[in-house]
Amino acid sequence: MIKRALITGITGQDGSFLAEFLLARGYQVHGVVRRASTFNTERLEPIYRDQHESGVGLFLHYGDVADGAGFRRILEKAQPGEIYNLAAQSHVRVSFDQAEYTADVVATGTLRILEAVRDFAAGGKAVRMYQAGSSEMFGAAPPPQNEKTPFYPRSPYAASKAAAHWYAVNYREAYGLFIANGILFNHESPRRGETFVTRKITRALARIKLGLQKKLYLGNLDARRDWGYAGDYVEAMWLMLQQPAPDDYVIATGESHSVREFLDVAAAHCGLDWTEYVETDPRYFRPTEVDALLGDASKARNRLGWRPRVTFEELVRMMIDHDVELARQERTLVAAGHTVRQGVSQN
Ligand code: NDP
Ligand code: GDR
Repeated sequence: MIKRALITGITGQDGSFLAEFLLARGYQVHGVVRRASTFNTERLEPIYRDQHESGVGLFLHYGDVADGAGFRRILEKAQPGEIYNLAAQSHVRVSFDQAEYTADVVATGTLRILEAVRDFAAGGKAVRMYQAGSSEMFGAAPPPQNEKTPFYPRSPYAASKAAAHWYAVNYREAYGLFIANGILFNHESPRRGETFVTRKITRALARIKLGLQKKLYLGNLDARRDWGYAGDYVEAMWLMLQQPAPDDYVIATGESHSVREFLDVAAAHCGLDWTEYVETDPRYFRPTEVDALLGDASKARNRLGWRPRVTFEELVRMMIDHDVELARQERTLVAAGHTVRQGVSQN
């Protein structure tokens, strides 16, 4: 029988990697896509095929985690055996500006999905669910952090993720549902959103190197993060749903670096001295910062057999190489007299 998976947040960084991972394992993949006034499916383009062709494995459904009834209907259509809830307003800084909205999508959105899954499972459907939790839930708890570390969230985003985590634990215990919480530390890739610090840095340094940009404005350079590669982390999500019993797992590399160290490695790979180009802009500071995250993923290593493959240096180089190629394309177009869309960002 064909395995079917449903992914919310399929258009995001992780959703696109997970969809590829599952398609490669023979799954039929269903994804929830928000209606937008412009295309928001760029990351899915390499795997998307017209639904009229034969042998199509990827199906997209309009939906939003703010719309529980619509999601319940998607479950009926897709009939998934595995559900991955990745949808989120996932930007920590933005969550301070849009606190209620973030709570509605990240916390209550998860509750809506759990309610729909509870109803779907009550009809006799065997279904397993993955909930995308975050190391941000640990917040101010001192490193290293593992599954036993108490949460101390430091943003509306983190508090909402902690609520979602406990909703998921409660639905597992109350209704006997198979729900696994992943507590994933930062993971990046060339597909990372352009306003997260890693991608912001690699994109800017690449453009500076090719003469397309002069300065890079950043916030707190002393924050430390445990940065891994997104392609490795989606495998951990899948592994959690293949276990005999549901549980919660920290996924991390066990290595921590400051933003400054990220700049060092990225700039060295570009042959630049970043101190000549980087300036501080207080708008990028957060009202409450998470200073140091360092994950202890020994439970995932022992129980899931999971370990990261891509090192920090390889990750940074991969992102720089990708963004240098994009900057080259941009420069070629500009030299030929074309206008290139840059995107507009406040963060
Ligand atoms: P992205 O921001 O790249 O993707 C978020 C996805 O959620 C996008 O597909 C987005 O759609 C979708 N989305 C946002 N709001 C809604 C909504 N109201 N209804 C339905 N879909 C919505 O995040 P990542 O891929 O990086 O992260 C995936 C998940 O993992 C998120 O929940 C994130 O909070 C969590 N996480 C991420 C970590 C990381 O380091 N990347 C670490 C720990 C947790 P659209 O494309 O239309 O905006
Ligand atoms: P984070 O990622 O908040 O850890 O959340 P982000 O890349 O936004 O910030 C990491 C650290 O860098 C500092 N920083 C800046 N950050 C941004 N975005 N822009 C800047 O200009 C800048 N300058 C310095 C930040 O202050 C912070 O300390 C990510 C998201 O993917 C979440 O959804 C996820 O849950 C966590 O990772 C784990």
